[in-house]
Amino acid sequence: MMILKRWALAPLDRERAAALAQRHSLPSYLALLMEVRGQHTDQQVAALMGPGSDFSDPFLMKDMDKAVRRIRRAVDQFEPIVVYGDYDADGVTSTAMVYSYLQAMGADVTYYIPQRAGEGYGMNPASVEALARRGVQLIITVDNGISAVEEVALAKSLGMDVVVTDHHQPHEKLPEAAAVVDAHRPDDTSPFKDFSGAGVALKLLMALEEDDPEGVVEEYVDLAALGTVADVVALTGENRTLVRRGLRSIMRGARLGVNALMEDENLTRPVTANRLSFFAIPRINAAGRMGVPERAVRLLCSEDEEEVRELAAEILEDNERRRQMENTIVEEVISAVEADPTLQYSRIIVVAGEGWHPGIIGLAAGKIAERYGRPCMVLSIDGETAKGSGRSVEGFPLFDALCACARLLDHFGGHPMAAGVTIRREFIDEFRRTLNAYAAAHFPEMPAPVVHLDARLNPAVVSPDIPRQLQALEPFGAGNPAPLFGLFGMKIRELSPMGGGRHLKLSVQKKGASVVCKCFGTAPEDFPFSVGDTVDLAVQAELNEWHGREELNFIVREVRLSGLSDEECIHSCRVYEKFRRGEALTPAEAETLTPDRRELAAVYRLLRDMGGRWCSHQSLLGRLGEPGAQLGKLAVRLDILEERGLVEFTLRRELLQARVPKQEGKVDIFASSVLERLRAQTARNGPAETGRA
Ligand SMILES: [Mn+2]
Repeated sequence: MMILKRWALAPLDRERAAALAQRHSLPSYLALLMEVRGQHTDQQVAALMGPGSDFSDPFLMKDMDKAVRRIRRAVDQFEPIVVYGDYDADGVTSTAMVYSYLQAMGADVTYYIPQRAGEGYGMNPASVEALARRGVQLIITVDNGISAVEEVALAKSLGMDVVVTDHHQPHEKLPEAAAVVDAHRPDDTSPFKDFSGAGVALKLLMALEEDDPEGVVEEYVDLAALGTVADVVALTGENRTLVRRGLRSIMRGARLGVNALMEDENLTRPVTANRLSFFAIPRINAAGRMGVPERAVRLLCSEDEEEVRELAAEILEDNERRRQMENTIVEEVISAVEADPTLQYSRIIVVAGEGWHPGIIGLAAGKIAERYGRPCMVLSIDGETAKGSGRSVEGFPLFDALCACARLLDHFGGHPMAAGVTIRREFIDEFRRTLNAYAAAHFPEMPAPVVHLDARLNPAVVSPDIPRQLQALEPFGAGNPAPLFGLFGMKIRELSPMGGGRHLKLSVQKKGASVVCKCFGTAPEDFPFSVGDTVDLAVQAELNEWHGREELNFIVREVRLSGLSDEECIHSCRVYEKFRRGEALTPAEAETLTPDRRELAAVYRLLRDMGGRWCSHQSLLGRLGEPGAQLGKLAVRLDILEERGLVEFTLRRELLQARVPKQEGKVDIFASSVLERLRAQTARNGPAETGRA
């Protein structure tokens, strides 16, 4: 498979960056980054460099006053209260915050989290009726409720009041609740709109504690930060303040449950938003995916060390099971895709299977979309229906594509980058066709994933000052990604294993300047390039402590053959995919894929001389000395050699291995049916091409 990304380097105005540095006395790399990211007004600089803006007054949110009055009354009169949450990490942390706060107030409070499988997200009539039977008098929703118009009406008819707190977009009609707190209400004039559910929950607690909001922030900001990072809302404005404070609180280690979730992490190193995403958040989510979100709520609320140990051990097990199930689904999807060229070369990969855990298919779809560089939907069939989850590629609006398939779907929802569906089993094939037809109509050429580079690095002048200066921009995450740098034209000097062979260390060099980079999660034998290849690297710079000394680390995020013309190569790959799907090519397209005798002979000789070493398509181009050449045509060349029995290939991940059998007698390479089909399309409509055959 040839996965190709477009590398986009942000334009840099050096003079403006220098002027910015001078005006605000900023160190040079920091000023450069801020200039590149358009953060150059006095206000923006002050917001980034200052102590962090304060939280705005929670009562600026519409209905917050009503929410506070209703909740206070319930606490005072000891009315049974339920916090109605959600099973993902944002919903779980929101639930834990409001529940433990009310409990500390001495309220009669419990919480309810719907089951991911069976009930699904948000309120439902059955759960509302069950809560009424339990004698609940007040429901407080967190991270959900804004669209529960009917359920809120039902609750009211059963004698319960509802206070809605949510951060999702409202539909046309708001629920008729005692209070509806959601910054996206059209009549809400509060200054910040991008909170997660947990962010809104923190504002609610601040409002309830209006005499000492600082105390309640101090106590709950760690949980709010977890929910905020988990929900991938932009870490700007009040979210930036919230997460900065939350990270400090987590580093102090005040909450037993959070400490347990960060376990096997060295907490003396700075806890970053990124580390929350890698350690604590998948573990909280795993409990919800495995059907036991309460386990995570209990862990986050517990103050008993023994209980925390037990719950944390169970959650680590949930996460391990989640990881294994995810790997199994991913492997099964890959086998299905690679066994079927129409799937493998389709614009959108749609794969269905039985026995796949519906709580995991979204994670699997993300892995597949990343691997093939195109949108993917993974469906889990259960009896006559299937649940599906999809992930997209920047530039392809997945939700819009689903709208075009609405007649085939029982339910669907989502946004441009991720979406979910429910569908009858018998419609799955038609769904795959309709989705791909939508893509073909709107994207004759599918967008390729983009690598956004902030700046080019000169390997001769790299220094620990780079990450040290950029720490001012933390926390990194959604809306404020960790800076990504390009190291261009680097020759690979050495590839060596790290961490028992699971990771890779590579030394690269350019004009005598050497840089050592680390590539996590890639074993040396899976790396698509070899010693001697010249590559471009997209890296993040990190500072680590090593024997009491600060050490500069470059972490490899992307790699490509140096000098590759990515636009041209992506186009060439798309034409090749079109050819493999069996669609008609234009004569010009067929022409770009058609190799001549010299090109076929060159790749044949190269494969023979490589003696069965694993390599990638890009490294083959490099070795052919054709970095400007086209990947699609290279794939055709390999197909022809294979078809004519000149070379046999074994594939593994992005890599291929060639065996070149001894030839008895002469092989007529031009008798290839691949070549035949290409020639037919060149000749059919094109100018006189017959002379070439
Ligand atoms: Mn949420």
